[in-house]
Amino acid sequence: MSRNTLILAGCLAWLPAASAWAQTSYPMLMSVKPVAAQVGQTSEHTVSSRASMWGAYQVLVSGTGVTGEVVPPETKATEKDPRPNLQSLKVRFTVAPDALPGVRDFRIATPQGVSTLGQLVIARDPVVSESGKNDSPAEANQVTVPATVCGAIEKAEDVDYFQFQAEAGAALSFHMRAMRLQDRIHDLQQHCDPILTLRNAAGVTLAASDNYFFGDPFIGYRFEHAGEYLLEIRDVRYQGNQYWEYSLEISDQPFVTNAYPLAVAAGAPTDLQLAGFQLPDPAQVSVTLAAETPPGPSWQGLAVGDAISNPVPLIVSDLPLISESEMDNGTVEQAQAIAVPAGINGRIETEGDIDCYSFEAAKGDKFSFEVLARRHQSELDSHLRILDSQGRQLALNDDLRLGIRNYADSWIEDWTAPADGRYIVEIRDLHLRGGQPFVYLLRAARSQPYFELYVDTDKTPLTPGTGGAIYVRTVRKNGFDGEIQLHIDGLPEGVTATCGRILAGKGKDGCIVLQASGDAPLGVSNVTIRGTATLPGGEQLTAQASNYQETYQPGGGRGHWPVEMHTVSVGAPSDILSVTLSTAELVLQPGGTQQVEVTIERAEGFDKNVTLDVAYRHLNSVYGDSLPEGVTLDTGASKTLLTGGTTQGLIVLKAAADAPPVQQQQIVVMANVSLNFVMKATYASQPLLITVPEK
Ligand SMILES: [Ca+2]
Ligand SMILES: [Ca+2]
Ligand SMILES: [Ca+2]
Ligand SMILES: [Ca+2]
Repeated sequence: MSRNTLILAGCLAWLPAASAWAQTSYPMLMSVKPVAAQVGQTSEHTVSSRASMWGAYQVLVSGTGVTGEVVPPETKATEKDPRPNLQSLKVRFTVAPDALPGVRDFRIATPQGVSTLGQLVIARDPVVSESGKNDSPAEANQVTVPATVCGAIEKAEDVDYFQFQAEAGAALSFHMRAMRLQDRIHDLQQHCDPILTLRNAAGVTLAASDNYFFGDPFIGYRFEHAGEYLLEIRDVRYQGNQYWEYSLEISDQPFVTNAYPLAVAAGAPTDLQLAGFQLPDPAQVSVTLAAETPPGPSWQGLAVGDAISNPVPLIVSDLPLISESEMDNGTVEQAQAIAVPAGINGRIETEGDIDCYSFEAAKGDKFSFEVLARRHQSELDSHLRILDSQGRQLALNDDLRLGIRNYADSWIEDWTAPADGRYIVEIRDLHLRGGQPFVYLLRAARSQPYFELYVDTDKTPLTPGTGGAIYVRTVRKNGFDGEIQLHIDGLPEGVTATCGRILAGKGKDGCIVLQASGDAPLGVSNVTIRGTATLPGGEQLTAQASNYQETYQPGGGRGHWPVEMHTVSVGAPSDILSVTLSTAELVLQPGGTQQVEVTIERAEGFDKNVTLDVAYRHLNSVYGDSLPEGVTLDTGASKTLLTGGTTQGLIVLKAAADAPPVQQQQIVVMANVSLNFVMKATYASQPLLITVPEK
């Protein structure tokens, strides 16, 4: 018996007949209460959503060590209401004893599609939730520390008080998460900005923190006197929202914010100097990561004395690693000589510190220098320059862009040496700040052609007998201009894929067309999307696509947040049962037009407008378009709006007179149904191949 069948069997008791469903939106998760779960425990949490989670049958959680299951709801379907609007659902999370603490993404699979992402904090210490009225010091909730306190700033002017006992000499850290837990919440719009205050029994402020990790507070405090102490939590603007959940981890264990060096080689022991709170003196440990640890970010709990620290950000690097020398390296003359390629571990250890490294280059040599710091919890906002041997500036970068997001780290890409000679790469903090937490890895390498891939969404819902389109966009680097073949792995049962390509040269987008068979079972799985290419010399390149969770921002703008999971789901049949084309292939002469008849099959009673398109758009922006260069949709000649119960449309494509030749480029026709002002459900046709012959 397949996994999907098992899941179905497990929840048939409360699933109505699938044919009873009509199209509604996939659920958008708004909050989970409590927002933290403890390692080694199973606990029940209430998930809130917009749009119904009715029929929820599976919970997907990122990373390892955490699983979730849907608790069958008490709400029952009736003949009058066969699919109740279920916007509150209990989920049971089980966390393995060795699960890494930190934040996990999760989503709920329903017959209406998979939900947007929610986030759950995995914490070490017991979870305590706010209770009753805790709006004043006299009404404070009593907490025994260490503990993970969970609550919500649920209404305007809400202030939450917690009281705890500390011994004389006790050192506690208070690590709050709230704003960071809202980055990926699709429909939250207004986010909280928490502030945390620690007071003594007399109400005197001992410490306060507003923004430590982005907008979230952190306090480390050593208590001189035994006694009762008070914590006060609120939004810094006194705003509130029923979905503003927070967790506050109160711990008596070492709390590490940064390690130096930031980058380590897998399989070899590395001595790390630690920055943080409640650390031994000297704050130094040795770490050896398993030899098979893949290159990239790696969060590690470190053995500090008898304790294991909170997870600490490290980078596993496969470049030859060197460290900033102990010598002064603040000027062009004092620059530390390096060989390229190298990963340079450094630190802007004091205010005003500037680090210079020198390298030799021949005229025309191309180099790339990338700083990894703020992306890995360093306090550094890097500022990176290339100077000649006289100290004249040749290149500068402050913040870099990855995909469609900016980061405070710096990146000088594909810089060309203008002449033979000695050059300097200089790094400092933008505002000349510095200190132990200002660690960085500077990757210095000769530029190589390669590409990155981005997928505009993190979920692709299908229904039996219909298709879905996944658009993949490339960012070409260092002169790479080749063709990229797309691939997808990990599809759910009953789903097949036809993978298109991104054309060489100016090609930016390609599409993968998914098709669910008419008898595909309800099911869900996470997929990985890759691209492969061959360089002129025969070298193979491959890249895995990053996925974005879309978020709606105040005013209706569309934001994006990079996430791990891309989930493909097969839901219940919905409004459109099929999208059929009159042909699977078109040959367009330069300067000519061709047409495709499109037939949609509507579900019984479904008479809403359907819009046809060959590109993926949101308002006036195009997020995916795999048409070959010079080929466009002739909107005037096409019939793309199918009103009332109509089922016949027409797509007319035209090729410009100078359209370059192309063989069988894959596109797809999408039938869109509006769900509300900004969202739509999309049903895709079979692939359509476009050929433009030589003139
Ligand atoms: Ca509250
Ligand atoms: Ca804040
Ligand atoms: Ca330094
Ligand atoms: Ca910067």
